Amino acid sequence: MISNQEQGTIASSEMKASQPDLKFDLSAYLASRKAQVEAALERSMPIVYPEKIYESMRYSLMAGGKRLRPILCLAACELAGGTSDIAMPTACALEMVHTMSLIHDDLPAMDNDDYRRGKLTNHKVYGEDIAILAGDGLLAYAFEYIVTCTHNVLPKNLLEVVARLGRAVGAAGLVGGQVVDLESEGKTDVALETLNFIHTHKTAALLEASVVCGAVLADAPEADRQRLVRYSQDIGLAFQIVDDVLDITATQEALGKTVGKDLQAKKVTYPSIWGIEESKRQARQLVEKAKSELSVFGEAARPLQAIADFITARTY
Ligand code: GRG
Repeated sequence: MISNQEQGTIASSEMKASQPDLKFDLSAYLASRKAQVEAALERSMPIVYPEKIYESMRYSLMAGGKRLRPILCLAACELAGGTSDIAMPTACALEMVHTMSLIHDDLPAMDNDDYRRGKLTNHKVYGEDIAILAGDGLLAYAFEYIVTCTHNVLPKNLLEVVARLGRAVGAAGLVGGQVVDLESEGKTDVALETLNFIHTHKTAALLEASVVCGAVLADAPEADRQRLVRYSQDIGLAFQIVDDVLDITATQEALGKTVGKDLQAKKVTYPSIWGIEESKRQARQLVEKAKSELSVFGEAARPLQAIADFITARTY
């Protein structure tokens, strides 16, 4: 199965529709950033003995995807006056953590999925035992990679990045969200509050860490960090609402994974509570709120503004 992500294509009509500023070419920006991130990821993980585990980790890490988290990190660092060089190790680490979460999410004990990013899932190729270890390996390496490969960043800021990423991944973030998601399985009376808890933890927490860590690396002042926290929480929830809609409206080829799973499992989602049109409206409203947080940054905020628009316009 070949997906949009694998081809590295971005539907240009979608991009144009989402661009508030015709002078900023989001399609070109995302394509060049994705290439930059993939080159850095390629270098980050050579295959050494025992080859099997490195091959398994690389299989999922290099399988494509939008690379949204690293791109957000680089953009936020530049917005705050830093360079992409100082943020690249953290950007790669964010993608390692994200990939780890996808590998574990796809396991038979969790969502039991056969396809991800247009390819067979990690456990389908390497077996469950190696897939679990590949996730563990990626998670540990992400932290090692930040600490050993980041240069020209104040030590206090590097420590804050490590703390923020740890918090985003653990029980206060992804793990906590996943637990409540598992507990909600098979229930038809999941409250909106619970759904919001699941997704602010499972999805928004890592997007928040991506944006805020970029700004922290550039030594952004506290007020700017707080603006970016609010921006990223809003785009994080909007991202998940759109994800739920796409599970209903998109094709397997476009998403690179099995679609319609939420409906099949009778899972409570945003569209199951609000319907598709209202879900899209809520996502657009969140994106507008997120963008309003960036107004103080002026022209420098163009990439983050455009990425926010992409979140509601995306088709994959
Ligand atoms: C942290 C040890 C540890 C375990 C993780 C499995 C788990 C616990 C959490 C699940 C987290 C998860 C998979 C959330 C879904 C987030 C989401 C919307 C993923 C899709 O992201 P995209 O669309 O994917 O950015 P691509 O492939 O483009 O990168």
